[in-house]
Amino acid sequence: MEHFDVIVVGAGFGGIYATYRYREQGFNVHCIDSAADVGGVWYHNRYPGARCDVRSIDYSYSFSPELQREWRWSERFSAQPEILEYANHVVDRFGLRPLISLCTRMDKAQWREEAKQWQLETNTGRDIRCQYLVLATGPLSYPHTPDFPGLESFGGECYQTSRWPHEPVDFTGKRVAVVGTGSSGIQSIPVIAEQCVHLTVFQRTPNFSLPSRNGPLSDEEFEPIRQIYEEYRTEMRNNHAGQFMPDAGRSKPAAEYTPEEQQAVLEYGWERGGIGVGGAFSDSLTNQDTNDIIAEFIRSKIRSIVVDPRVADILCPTDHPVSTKRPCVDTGYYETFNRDNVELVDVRQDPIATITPDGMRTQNRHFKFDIIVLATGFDAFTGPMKAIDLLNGAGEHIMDRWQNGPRTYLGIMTSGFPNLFQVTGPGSPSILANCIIAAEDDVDWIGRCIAWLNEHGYNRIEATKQAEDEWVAHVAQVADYTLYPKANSWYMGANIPGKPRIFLSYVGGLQNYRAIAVSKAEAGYEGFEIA
Ligand code: N01
Repeated sequence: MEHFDVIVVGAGFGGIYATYRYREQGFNVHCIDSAADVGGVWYHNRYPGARCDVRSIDYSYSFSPELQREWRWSERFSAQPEILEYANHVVDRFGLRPLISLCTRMDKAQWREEAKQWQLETNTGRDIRCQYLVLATGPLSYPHTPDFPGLESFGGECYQTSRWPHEPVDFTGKRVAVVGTGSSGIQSIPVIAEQCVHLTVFQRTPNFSLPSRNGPLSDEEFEPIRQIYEEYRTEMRNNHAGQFMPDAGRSKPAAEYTPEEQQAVLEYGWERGGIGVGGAFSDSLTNQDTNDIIAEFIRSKIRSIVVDPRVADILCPTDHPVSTKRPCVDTGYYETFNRDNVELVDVRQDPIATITPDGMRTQNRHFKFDIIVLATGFDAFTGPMKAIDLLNGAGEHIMDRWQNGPRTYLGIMTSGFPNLFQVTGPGSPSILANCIIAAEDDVDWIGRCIAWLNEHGYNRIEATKQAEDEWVAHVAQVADYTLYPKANSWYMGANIPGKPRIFLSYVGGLQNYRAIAVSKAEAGYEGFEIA
């Protein structure tokens, strides 16, 4: 039997920092991950074109001034290999590798009330006990594979973007299908199109996608930030998205601009690149009329890029407001549909009926493929919980508590599950913000909480049912103030058949969330039962 103060599950960006931070605090900490190496989503999501859609100088750790001054990103939006290299660099630079057990999956965890500890079972047969269990399993880590009839009968190669093989996939001379047009599809489609003989894209819902304007990160751009990186980080932390937003606080409701000024604001955002256009006005996500202006602007851009008006029409989103599904950031996505070797199929008009040994049959047609790529997304937040036998002291599974949707207090703890913390859990800003900064905040909060418990001679903490109920209601109330609930998005759990429809993240902003979480801690962990 092995005993630790803290077990961290997941060696992605949240888990790596948690392992570092809790070791620095003097805890006996260990991290486990089922993958063969560190990096979390960036280990698994190695599909062609994978890169971050938040600028790399923002999407990187802020906890170490030395680290952020030493590391030099090569591009504005770095590609997956460089991000994975960075994760490995951090692990080695801070000597964390001995604290991480790879290829180790937590199959079961149960709270033992009499011992006040968690008991873990792993696929490797280890019997691990820990006082505090920290889940850094990631909001977007559990793949969603649609239940297409005949999928297992396909005789060609079939890949999922979220579980991409480590060996190169050769598309040369191949007829390829990509199913799904979320961020993963939109990033991979232009790259695959350049390599294969023919690509068919199966689109169910068109997405708003914005050009990244990616390119090499020049010294002129980076050096001034490197000089003041700490002040830059402070500014980043103090806005709702946890990233540098030069226009934050300066934008106004759309109605306060003339139509010409509105178009100029949107053109500026489009040319600058990244997700800025989606939030160009201060009421972009709360006022349908404002959102309609942005939506029409993006549709006009799609129509100006895509030569075939019929194809442009299929690519134009009309069924959800801008940014209520995660906006995509692309490199040449719409231009790809001008290629002779690319075809777009609208599966709302012609649904996928079955996968066949040599391809795919829709209601109206039969396609022959050598390779099928499923870019069909994730079971966000709850997927990893379903995969673990996560039981409280009474033997109740956490998913039984979450039958009507995930329930947390501050996104960090669930009542009935003592000493179990989540990093970027449901009900936290996580996926609506810069996830690395959000994870650092959560890890710090949890670290301070455990230190406080130790200092005061406590060994058990649990969210109260009342505090949890109030937080769940608050998260829903803030979301209802926005346009987000109008979309059938993974934010709403709508991409998974049968998943309860509730908004999964905290829309109130990273800086507000941090202020609330810290105030509860400073008030002696208000909303928690301490023993
Ligand atoms: O997944 P998605 P993703 N038949 O759920 C379609 C982050 N991320 O992996 O919209 C046909 O967005 C589905 O259709 P619909 C980012 O937060 C970040 O692309 O449900 N189609 C949709 O088009 C992102 O939001 C980066 O109607 C089916 C697609 O599959 C999140 O991860 C890169 C279907 C899934 O899109 C998820 O993105 C990549 C079916 N049965 C991802 N089932 C960065 O840049 C699903 N679809 C950092």
